[in-house]
Order: sequence, then structure tokens, then C-alpha cells
Amino acid sequence: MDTASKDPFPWKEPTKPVARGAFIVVEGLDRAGKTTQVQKLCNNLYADGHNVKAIRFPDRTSPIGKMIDGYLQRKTEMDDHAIHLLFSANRWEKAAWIKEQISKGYTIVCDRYYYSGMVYSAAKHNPALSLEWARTPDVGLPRPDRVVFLNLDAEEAERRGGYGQEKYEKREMQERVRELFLGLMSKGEEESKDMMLFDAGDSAENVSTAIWAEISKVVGSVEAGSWRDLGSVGHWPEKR
Ligand code: NYM
Ligand code: MG
Repeated sequence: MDTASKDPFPWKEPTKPVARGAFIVVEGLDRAGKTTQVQKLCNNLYADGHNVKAIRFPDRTSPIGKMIDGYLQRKTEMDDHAIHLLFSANRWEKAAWIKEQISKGYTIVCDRYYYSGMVYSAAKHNPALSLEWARTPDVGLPRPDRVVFLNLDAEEAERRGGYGQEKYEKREMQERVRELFLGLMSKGEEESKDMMLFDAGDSAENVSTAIWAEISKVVGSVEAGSWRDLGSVGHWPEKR
């Protein structure tokens, strides 16, 4: 018997030539509705004739991912920098695969990426772990074509069934995380160009409709070859 989980989106031959797939990231606080929106977006893309794969970070299945899982579940303790670098390594171990899928014509929809990496670590207020420091190990990773930021205040997130037991799932931490996410959007660097804010306080259906209106255009342009080439995360300019 085939016990391996079946690919929910098996390859379908595209009707038009596809220059490449798109790289779409969905970001937000815990309980912002990322899992639901990734699912809906993938379903919409696939129904519209695009090839798609959903992934998430942290990917808890790899050896590095298992170390991260142990930390998040409070089974192990780690230095703030060490766990930060493991989160980054967990993305690097998937980077070549992401590029390969995109070049084959799959659109990748990714639940969390280095934006979470930066802001969750920087939200710890460790004076030796700035936002700039946190970003550095991710420089060079594939750069998303668009980042959907699901904006929700921490109080509303908490009302949605409450936070769980994992590390970081505390109101004060989530409030700092949200401020840092919003800060990235107004900083004027590449994150401000890539990230787009959606009001996650609305119904799941309305949020999904708003996301679709934007992302269907992006994926269409990418596949048609009228978007930029797949980029890589660049350095922030040195502060003077
Ligand atoms: N997280 C996630 C980080 O601290 N750094 C990262 O680089 C990433 C990708 O892991 N509270 C945090 C945010 C979440 C936690 O993620 C687990 P999820 O999506 O709840 O499994
Ligand atoms: Mg979580």
C-alpha cells in the first residue's frame, strides 16, 4: 500500500510556455492565519492552471529542523545566536531545491522565511543580536517575488484560541515581533519593496480574495517572463 503522502498538486503540463515559477512567501505572527492562507492560495493557483508546491520554515523534518523543534518545544536550551543560525541553516539546506523547482516551473508558496528569522530573533532584545546581525546569514538566499504579510494585532491573535506552549508564543514577544515586521515594511530596503500588507483581521475568505487579486498578477507576470529574474537577498547598505 502506498503510505507516502500523495502530492496534492501533481504536475500538469502548462497550456502556455512558462519562463519560471514564482517564489511567494506568507509571513505574520503566530495565529495570523498563515497555514489557512497558504492552503487557499495553493488551491487557487492550481485550479487556475499553475504548478505549485507548498513549503514551510522551520522545516522540522531535517536533522537541523529536529534541533529547532526541540528548542521550540523547550526540550533543549540554546544560545540566541546559535538557534538563530540553525533557523538560517534550515533555509540554506533548502535553497538549491527551491531554485530548482522554480526553474522547472513550480510556483513555491512558503509559510515563513527569513523575515520571521530576523524579527523573532531581534525581538528577544538581546543587545548582541541586532536586526542587522540577524539578517546577515540569510544574505544570498533566493529572494521572494512577493511577500504576503498578514497583519494582525497581538491581542486579536491571542483571542483566536490562545497561543500554544511553544517558545515565543507570548503576548509581549508577539507585540515586538509585529512592530519589527511593520518596521521592515517602512525601512526602504528590499523588504519594503517585496512585502505587501493584508489585513488578517478580516474573514479568511476576504483575506484570501485580496491575496488572490495581487498574487495571481505576480505569478502571471513571472510565468510570462515579464517579471525580474529570480533574485537573491542582498546586503543592506552600511550605516554611516
Ligand atoms: N521562527 C520561525 C523563528 O524564530 N525564526 C525563523 O527563522 C522561523 C522560520 O518559529 N513562533 C519561529 C516563529 C514561530 C516558530 O514556527 C515556529 P511555526 O510557523 O509556528 O511552525
Ligand atoms: Mg506557531
